[in-house]
Amino acid sequence: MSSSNAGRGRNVVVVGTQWGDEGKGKVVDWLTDHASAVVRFQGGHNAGHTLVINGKKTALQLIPSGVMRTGVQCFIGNGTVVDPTHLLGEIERLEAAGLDVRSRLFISESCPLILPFHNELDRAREAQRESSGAGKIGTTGKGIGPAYEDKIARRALRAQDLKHPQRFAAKLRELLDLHNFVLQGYLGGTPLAFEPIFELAMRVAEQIKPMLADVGVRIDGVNRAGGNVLFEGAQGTLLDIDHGTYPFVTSSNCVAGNAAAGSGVGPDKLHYILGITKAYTTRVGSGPFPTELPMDEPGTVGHHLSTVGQERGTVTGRPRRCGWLDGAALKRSILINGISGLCITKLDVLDGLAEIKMCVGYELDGQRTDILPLDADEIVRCKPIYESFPGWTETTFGVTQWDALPLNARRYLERVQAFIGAPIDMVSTGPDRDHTILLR
Ligand code: 2SA
Ligand code: MG
Repeated sequence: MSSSNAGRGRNVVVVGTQWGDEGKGKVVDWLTDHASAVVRFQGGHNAGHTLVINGKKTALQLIPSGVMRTGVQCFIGNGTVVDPTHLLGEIERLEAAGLDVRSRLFISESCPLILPFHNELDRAREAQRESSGAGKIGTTGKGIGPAYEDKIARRALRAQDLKHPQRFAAKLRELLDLHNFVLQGYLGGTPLAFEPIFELAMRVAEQIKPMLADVGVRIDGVNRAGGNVLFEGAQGTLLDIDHGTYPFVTSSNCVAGNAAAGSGVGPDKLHYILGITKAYTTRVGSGPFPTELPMDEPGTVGHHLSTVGQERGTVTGRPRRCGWLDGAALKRSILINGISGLCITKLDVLDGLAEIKMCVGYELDGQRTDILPLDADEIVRCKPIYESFPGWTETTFGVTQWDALPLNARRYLERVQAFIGAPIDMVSTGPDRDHTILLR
């Protein structure tokens, strides 16, 4: 029987439509009430998904946000890059909080591993970009880019190699030779020794091996048993390696299509694509950002968004750059992801602003364009064209009914929906599970 005949489970893909940090973790956790499994399909522990449950904050990096619900299976798909030492640390932190993790966490054997030299390379490259004047990407320093480079160059050590110490050692020796050559000769760094890396890998292998699995087959099994599966995107569409503001991007495909390739299921299993959109825009790291606002002055909109929105990187603690909602950038995201519906998050952060703006296009070299250009140099030259809306003074924090939102908030969201051409199906009005408006 072909897998396209399988099961009745209905699957949802959750992706960020901006530059990450749209609030995907909260929405995934909320949707998990109706899911049997949650899958990560790209990125690694560069992601920071913050969940607030009964007022208690948990930040997840590599483990799917479904872990907070007992009984839900968690899958780390082949499209994800796995730092095994980090993963064990994250598992131990959750276990210390009383969660059972190992019995329901399944890691694809095909995941490329992030090993200590990847972090070294990541940081040395950033330092080199800075000193050469090319400018830093502003990576999280977690070794993500170098690990994906090894994957694409077909020389990566994969999770399955942990089962074969001799094979692991041989591949590691060869890889380390290459990277030490680059680290020492080209990046001016210190070479790394084989033994400590090998010993560490073999130590963590004992704990990782029981969790290795054939993830595609298992997801198919969940669907065949009638269970729903959630695919949890990390980062955001504008950080996608192909479709983002290259080279100021992450090294994976963050778009919905990769939920299939990055987990080992067919695209016919992606039934509904939920785009998560923050009611304004943030970006952490370098790269063009047309609607960016200055944030330093108290009393300015930028300062309001940054402080009220508590916009700091979950992983690195870096302040996130803030600006107005960019409808023209969203148009591209909706196109690329095939968005079925949107969830607008952090609406409450706009409470109290006298005026609210949305970018509806740009002036680029004297011409008007209504969609984000593909070339980062062109994006730098884009001057946003705004539509302006009256704000509201009432609080929207924690509101659970559409009709209970202030009229001006509803008008703003209705205009956003009409402009970008995708329905708003959910609104999140606060970090807790219950702070949610469901529209259909
Ligand atoms: P990398 O480390 O190679 O993936 O960095 C490349 C670019 O991708 C951006 N990036 C992110 N942007 C937003 N959120 C991310 N996760 C953390 C968070 C980030 C943090 O949730 O706040 O704590 O700083 C994330 N991960 C990668 C990164 O900023 C670079 O622009
Ligand atoms: Mg984040």
